[in-house]
Amino acid sequence: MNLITEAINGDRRAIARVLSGLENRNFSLEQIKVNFPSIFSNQVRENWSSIAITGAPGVGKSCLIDKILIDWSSKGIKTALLAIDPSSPRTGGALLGDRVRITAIDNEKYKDLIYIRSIATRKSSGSAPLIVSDMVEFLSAIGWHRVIIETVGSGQSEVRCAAITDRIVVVEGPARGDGVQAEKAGLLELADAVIVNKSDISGASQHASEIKESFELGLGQTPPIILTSALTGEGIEQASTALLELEDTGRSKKAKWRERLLAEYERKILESDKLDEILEKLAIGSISIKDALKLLGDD
Ligand SMILES: Nc1nc2c(ncn2[C@@H]2O[C@H](COP(=O)(O)OP(=O)(O)O)[C@@H](O)[C@H]2O)c(=O)[nH]1
Ligand SMILES: [Mg+2]
Repeated sequence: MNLITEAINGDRRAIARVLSGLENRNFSLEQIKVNFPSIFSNQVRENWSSIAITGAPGVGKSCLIDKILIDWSSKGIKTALLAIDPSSPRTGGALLGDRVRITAIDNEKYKDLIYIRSIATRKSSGSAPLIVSDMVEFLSAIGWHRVIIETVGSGQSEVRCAAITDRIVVVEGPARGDGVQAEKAGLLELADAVIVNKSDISGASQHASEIKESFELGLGQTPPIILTSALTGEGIEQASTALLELEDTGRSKKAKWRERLLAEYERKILESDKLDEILEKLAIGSISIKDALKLLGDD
């Protein structure tokens, strides 16, 4: 538990080791809460503490986050970034690419205000969304004002990683001529704001209009839609200020709670002591799925 004290005091290596401990389920957030209740009760809540920046690979999330980190640190805001990579091992290409893109941390002026960690979800044992949720809660408790989760917006686990945060921002690129697909609409339904990046390329404002239209045609109340270019800096200041002040419209509340409930249920199954035994019984046919659910529900 010395480790936790060191992390609370801001030691980066200790923070990294606590996060790894949570990731590998060597200990639980509950244990930390029992031993250090005061850090969890003294939190000064901003209007939000965690935000997901989500969208397809290549739309420019990392480049945007880099610019946002610079803006927020210049305002004295301590921000942690958890970059979720569903596929690559920790040393793999995508993560290396991200490290190159996040330049804010190399700036002596800002480095104490920024913490970056990548999570290779394929390697994690247990349920990725809940691991991320525990990490966010811990980082907030030890004084990181805002936690950004970077995640690709496709795949159930990734959507759930976004749904555990207080706010969700969906990043899009310029129009590719296919409008707003059904799969994308599901993610947009969760968005508290939409950023259409690469405004320096033609088709970006057209895509922003398409998105606006699809909200008006049934996705519900239109959230802020902001055009940016992480390349030229256009719209960046507006976006980073808007995100800091982003209100909870309540529009996506039910959809988020649905994902959180499913994630919690998944954790209950994955972390049950009885899971192995239940799977064995299912495999030899001695119990039914219904029995299995009953057994899992007993804890
Ligand atoms: N033209 C243009 N390219 C951009 C912009 N933002 C990012 N890129 C490029 O898009 C590619 C993917 O960016 P990255 O931030 O890694 O995307 P991510 O996968 O969403 O994190 C990189 O080659 C960037 O240089 C932008 O605003 N305009
Ligand atoms: Mg990225």
